[in-house]
Amino acid sequence: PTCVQLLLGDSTAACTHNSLNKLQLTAKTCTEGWQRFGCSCYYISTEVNTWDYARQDCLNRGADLVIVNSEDEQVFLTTFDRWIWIGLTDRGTQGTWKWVDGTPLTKAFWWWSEPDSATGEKDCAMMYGGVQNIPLHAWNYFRCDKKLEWICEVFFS
Ligand SMILES: [Ca+2]
Ligand SMILES: [Ca+2]
Repeated sequence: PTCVQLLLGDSTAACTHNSLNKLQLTAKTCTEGWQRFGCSCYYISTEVNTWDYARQDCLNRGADLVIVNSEDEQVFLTTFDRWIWIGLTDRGTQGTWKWVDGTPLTKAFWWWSEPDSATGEKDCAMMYGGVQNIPLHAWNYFRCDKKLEWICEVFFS
């Protein structure tokens, strides 16, 4: 099902999704400690670790590393103001970027000189903190064994 946020003012979370050809309206809330944006909930880690550790932590929470689907979501994520892992990697084929759900990267928000390595030593994407004034140029190509905070995302389905 495709979930679309309805604009109801205030902080009410309501999503519609088309199920069995019926449009259903469901009020949605996030688990305590998670923040809602659109039809997703986000959790920011309280520690730093590698990209693989971060991904497993998100899976353990019933979520996955954040997937940036839109400019609005990208801008929202910069408000956390941390250096974080995102769910994007070019493992497998150098320079071929895929999100953790297997979808190809179509809309990117790289820092101007990124992604900068052709050697294959880097495979993971991260997002800078301190980029709220340049939110669409926030990603950097990193070695996956660096230690950063991370954001998990789970979406309403
Ligand atoms: Ca997302
Ligand atoms: Ca690589």
